[in-house]
Amino acid sequence: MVAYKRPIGVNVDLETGVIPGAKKLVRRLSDLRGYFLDEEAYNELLKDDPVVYEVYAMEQEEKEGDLNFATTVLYPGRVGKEFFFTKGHYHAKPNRAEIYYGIKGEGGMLLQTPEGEVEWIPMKAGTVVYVPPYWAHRTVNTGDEPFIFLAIYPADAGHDYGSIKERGFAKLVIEENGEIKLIDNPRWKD
Ligand code: M6P
Ligand code: ZN
Repeated sequence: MVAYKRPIGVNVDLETGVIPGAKKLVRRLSDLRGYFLDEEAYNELLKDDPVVYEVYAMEQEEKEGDLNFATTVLYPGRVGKEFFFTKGHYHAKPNRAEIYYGIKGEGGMLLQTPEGEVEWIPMKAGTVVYVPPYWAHRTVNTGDEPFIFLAIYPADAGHDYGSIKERGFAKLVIEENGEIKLIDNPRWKD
């Protein structure tokens, strides 16, 4: 006999990104030590230790076939020239895919294969991004208001932060002379 779970219907607050009843996770700048290139700018900003992003997650048991969903509220800001971003991860089960849907604000997603091939997909309200199996993914807020999006991912995908934490993505998303630019990450090596 199948033990049926109950269906869920919730309204995401499209202004704040809050999902009623979801588990809230807060990531402050201090949780992102070592992630940004400009250490001096990082240490300066650390005095205020701002919230970089919040996640509202509705997660199921880590079982094959089930789905999780979560909103992320990624605040505007920069560390030096680098825009605020989420940690970014591969999936612990690397062949698991994911869908993102833009709700508010402006930003984009950096994706990368284990070989270091990078893609940048700009996002705004209404943008759907398909994250294929095996691609690491990180979102970046390139605007001046909170960037809010929904993510839907297999319940058994899991998060693998290891290699991204160590050397980041091959590209950095920065602001220079008022422009959004992708530049090579000097800390990234094959
Ligand atoms: C999205 C999903 C979550 C993820 C969150 C924050 O909501 O992909 O699985 O946890 O973004 O990203 P990260 O875990 O890389 O900090
Ligand atoms: Zn993911």
